[in-house]
Amino acid sequence: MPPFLTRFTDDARLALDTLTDRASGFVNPTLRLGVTGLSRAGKTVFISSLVHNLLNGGRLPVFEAVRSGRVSKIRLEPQPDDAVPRFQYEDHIAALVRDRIWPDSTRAISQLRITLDYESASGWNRMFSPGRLSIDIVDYPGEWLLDLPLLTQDFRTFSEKTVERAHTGIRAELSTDWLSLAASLDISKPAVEADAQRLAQSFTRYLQACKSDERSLSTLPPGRFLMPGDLEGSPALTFSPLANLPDGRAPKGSLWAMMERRYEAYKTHVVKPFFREHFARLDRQIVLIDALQAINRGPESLLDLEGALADVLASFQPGTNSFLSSFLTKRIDKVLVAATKADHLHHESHDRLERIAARLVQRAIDRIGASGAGLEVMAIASVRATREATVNHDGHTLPVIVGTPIAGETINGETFDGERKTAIFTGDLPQNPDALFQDLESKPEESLVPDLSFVRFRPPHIEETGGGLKLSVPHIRLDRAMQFLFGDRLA
Ligand SMILES: Nc1nc2c(ncn2[C@@H]2O[C@H](COP(=O)(O)OP(=O)(O)OP(=O)(O)O)[C@@H](O)[C@H]2O)c(=O)[nH]1
Ligand SMILES: [Mg+2]
Repeated sequence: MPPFLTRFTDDARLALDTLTDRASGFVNPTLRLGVTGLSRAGKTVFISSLVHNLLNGGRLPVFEAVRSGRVSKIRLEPQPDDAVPRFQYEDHIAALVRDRIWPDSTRAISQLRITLDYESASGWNRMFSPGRLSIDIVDYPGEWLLDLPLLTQDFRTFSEKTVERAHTGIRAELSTDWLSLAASLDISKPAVEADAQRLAQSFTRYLQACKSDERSLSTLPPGRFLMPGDLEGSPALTFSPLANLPDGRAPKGSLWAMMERRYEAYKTHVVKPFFREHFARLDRQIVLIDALQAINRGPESLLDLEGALADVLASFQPGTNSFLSSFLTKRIDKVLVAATKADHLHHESHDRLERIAARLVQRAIDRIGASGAGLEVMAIASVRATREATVNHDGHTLPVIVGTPIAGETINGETFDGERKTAIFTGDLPQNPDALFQDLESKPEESLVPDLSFVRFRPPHIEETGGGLKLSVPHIRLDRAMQFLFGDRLA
């Protein structure tokens, strides 16, 4: 089928979808909330806590509709998309609240709908009928987000970019096996399946090494190589970027031609449907960023995170003449950039964390422009795993946080057992975020990056009421996030 025809049918289908959305919107207005974030950013925890706090009367003083008592009923409802699995809310909450363990990495897509009945604040609107708003939320593996930038790259560009990146910084060490294997194969000779498999495996190992906890690098497409979902072992995943490029077109049937075809198949059959079905129809978006993990790993990790975010956010830019923009029929009118896991810091440092998050997305926003969308940056914790305290140390009062480090976490050589609570002084984030970004160029002895220590905590112990009911999950500024993301739709 000629490409324009594919485009045409794709567009037509999407136009129809939006039309149905709109038509059904008369009966029951819906809001599709995009929870965007790279792997481990905190999407699953955010969705679980948001829903738990709404369903269980959480402390939400800044969420006006709930505070003022205008919301009469909140419930989960069957989701609109029958072909997508349901978000396992009950399992995630049981793990968090009862067992005090965090959810596993998400391996597949899922969806949840929560519906709020409310009374409008305006006497005029109240005359018609009570209001109802359904919020649809999708959860997916963060790795898959890294695929969106591929939609605008052909195989040659993808290869060039990936190989160039593989020569920089710590990646140069991690990529030697894969790059030398790629260089040893004659790309213009007829393709052999065994070579394709060896190459794909070696490339995958390189991506896994970059992703490991010690490295925490972010720019690692294609996403399904790290989280294949149900595609493990399929030809669409058995390819690799190539190190040596042919001058013109490579012969038919050659290794290059085979890799190129599989890369294109990956885009067509994996990436495009994912984008079309889940991203193209969003109304609002929260972008979760785990800046602390990147800061913890050093400037290379932080700059890599900045680059990955810039690439991903550029995919949401409407109005450019790309594949993506042809799908973005709805304009996202509000974007919240949220630095997550703020409970790892004393609240005195939250402003600084916000500034770092703002700095992380600045380049992306300069490049794409905010396109009229309302944008806000805040530091939040979907689940607050710590409490604040102060300790006296050498005559100084230090602000500390108190929590239960996960079993196996260490501080200064001390290893925790997952039961014992401890007070931690994390150190101060720098006043000026640039310090964290400039450090790559400066010499180690001039480092402006303060000594910080972060550990991962277990989810908190949740108090019970006199009647034996668990209270809602504690959080930091989740209510402010709700107010920004959908408060106006309950006005
Ligand atoms: N202390 C604290 N830790 C958090 C919070 N949110 C997430 N975490 C930690 O971050 C980890 C990842 O959170 P998830 O919600 O699973 O992340 P995700 O974005 O769904 O990750 P993928 O499914 O891999 O894409 C959790 O296992 C927790 O250790 C938070 O609000 N506070
Ligand atoms: Mg998840």
